[in-house]
Amino acid sequence: MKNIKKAPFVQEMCRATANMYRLGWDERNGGNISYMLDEKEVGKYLNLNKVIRVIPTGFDASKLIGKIFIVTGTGKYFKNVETDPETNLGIVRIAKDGTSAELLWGYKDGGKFTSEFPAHMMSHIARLEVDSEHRVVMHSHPTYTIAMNTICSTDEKEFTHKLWQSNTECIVVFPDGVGVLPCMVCGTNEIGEATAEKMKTFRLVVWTNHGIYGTGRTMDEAFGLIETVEKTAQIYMLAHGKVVNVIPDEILKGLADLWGLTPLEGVLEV
Ligand code: 2HA
Ligand code: ZN
Repeated sequence: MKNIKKAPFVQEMCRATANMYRLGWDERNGGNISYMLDEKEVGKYLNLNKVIRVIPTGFDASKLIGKIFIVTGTGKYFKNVETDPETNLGIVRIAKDGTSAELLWGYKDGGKFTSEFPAHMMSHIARLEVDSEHRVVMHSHPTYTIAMNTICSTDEKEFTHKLWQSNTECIVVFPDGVGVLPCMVCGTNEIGEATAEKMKTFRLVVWTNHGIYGTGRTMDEAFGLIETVEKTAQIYMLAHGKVVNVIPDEILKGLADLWGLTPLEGVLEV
């Protein structure tokens, strides 16, 4: 068996959480990541027949039975993942009953997966239905994104338009736009279901007064989506009240045409 701490997927989790912490996006135990792994790849590092514990999930994830995920732990700090991945991360497999998860590695102190596990698993189900190569769900509390959401309407087309208008990268990086949920109680199946509903069409979903979800085929894609929103939200907040130039809709359409992209319908008026 190879050393699991050297596994590329563990290293990727360590690097992502460390970066996010240092960017100031994930204070204390804020934020969580789940990453669907390839069974054969995990099998090089772990005996897949050895289940450490079975952890109930409290919801039905039948569509993910047998799928393996590496997931940040509940109450754990992103800042600490890099130095102690085995305590702060866990590798779980959705069990045959669809409502529990088999721990294969990690959560060494008796812990379990993030409180946002329902939102993560339900989002994986939704994204896999539109993209079979989808792998990563990432949740974070980036400061400027939350600030911008605090002063903007929760209308997702309006919010998307404001981002697109503030930075030419945006329409190219997320032509599909940003979904926005109203303020809800987090850590519940209800917010999980609402998030997954948005994930049918969006790779990015803002949780009002809380943070953002990004998804992707790779860690870089999920991270890059959130990073682009956060950078642009920073521009928006720095310029707010002093704006002279916003990107006109004709230019946004020109960018979409240039890159062969279909922008979220109902945002541009050209
Ligand atoms: O786990 O980010 O949404 C901490 C959170 C909850
Ligand atoms: Zn959160």
